[in-house]
Amino acid sequence: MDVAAVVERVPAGDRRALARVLTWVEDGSPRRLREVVGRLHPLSGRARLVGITGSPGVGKSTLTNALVRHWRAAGRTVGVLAVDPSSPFTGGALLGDRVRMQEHVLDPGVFVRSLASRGHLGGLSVATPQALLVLDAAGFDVVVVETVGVGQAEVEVAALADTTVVAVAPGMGDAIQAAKAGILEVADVFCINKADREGADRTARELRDMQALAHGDWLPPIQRTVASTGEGVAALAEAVDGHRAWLTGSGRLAQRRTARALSHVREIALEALRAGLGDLGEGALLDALAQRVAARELDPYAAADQVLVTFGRQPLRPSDRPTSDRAGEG
Ligand SMILES: Nc1nc2c(ncn2[C@@H]2O[C@H](COP(=O)(O)OP(=O)(O)OP(=O)(O)O)[C@@H](O)[C@H]2O)c(=O)[nH]1
Ligand SMILES: [Mg+2]
Repeated sequence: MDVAAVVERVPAGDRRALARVLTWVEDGSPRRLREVVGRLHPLSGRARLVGITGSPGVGKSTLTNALVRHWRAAGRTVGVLAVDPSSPFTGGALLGDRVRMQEHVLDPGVFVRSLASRGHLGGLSVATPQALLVLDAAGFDVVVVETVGVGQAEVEVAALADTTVVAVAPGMGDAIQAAKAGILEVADVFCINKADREGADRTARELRDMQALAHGDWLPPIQRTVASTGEGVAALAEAVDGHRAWLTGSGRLAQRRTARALSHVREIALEALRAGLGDLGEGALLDALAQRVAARELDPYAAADQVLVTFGRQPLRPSDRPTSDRAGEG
């Protein structure tokens, strides 16, 4: 398989090549990933990355679909990545997404892809930034990543976007749920979807109360939508653009992208370290060390030192050790 030849066709808009490269990203073979990212990274950084997150069923996919329609009417091309954190259980939802996005399948300006984290060593944290990078390099004006906001991993994925829309729906204390999951804190724009339902005013009040949690000098606007009819979607898109303009004007876009690059590099490095330690875990050294630790012949920090030294790295500095250990050293 000539990776280079396939990757080369991605920026030219070859959809089959794009689909294939995204499958490679999902499979996560480190050698191939490295080549994909090495070739496409210089071409990325132009797309607007928009995250859409929120509780299951809040209407994220319907909202994405409506936003895609809006952006297409404005002449922008859109790539969509639907990240599915627990694919064995939500196969139905993915099928539903495909049906919802059906209206765009024949549009060469739209590309929709679901990304399952199943089987991937680093899970969402490694595959998603790479997939976003690929879609970005493919030349889409806007790249949307839809994630179910149910836990820390999803919050991190939401933080991959330039602008994150947190969607809630009236009733069921959805805003409070979102607050508990920590997803309100990543919101740049709030969307109260299903605003056709009773309780939208109350949800708006709850959100306003929680706006205090928002980061610093940007007050996330609260936008009501009925994604299924398209009501409020133009205003939501405007709010997304407004946030983007603020990011650029305030210099925050560069800051955000540097922070993202940092976590991306760290993820890759940690993944490599973990993979190395994984090899060690199969071997005799770790077993032998574990037996000695269990027998109280060695403390766990001293054992970890031996692991690190075996990998040609510095042993833990005394300051990394618990205070009780250090007291014993003096
Ligand atoms: N009444 C009403 N129903 C809506 C609205 N938006 C979406 N729905 C419906 O809500 C259901 C869930 O919508 P989805 O778009 O699949 O929600 P989701 O958040 O993507 O769901 P998951 O990806 O499974 O977490 C569907 O039956 C939609 O038709 C809305 O504004 N009002
Ligand atoms: Mg969905």
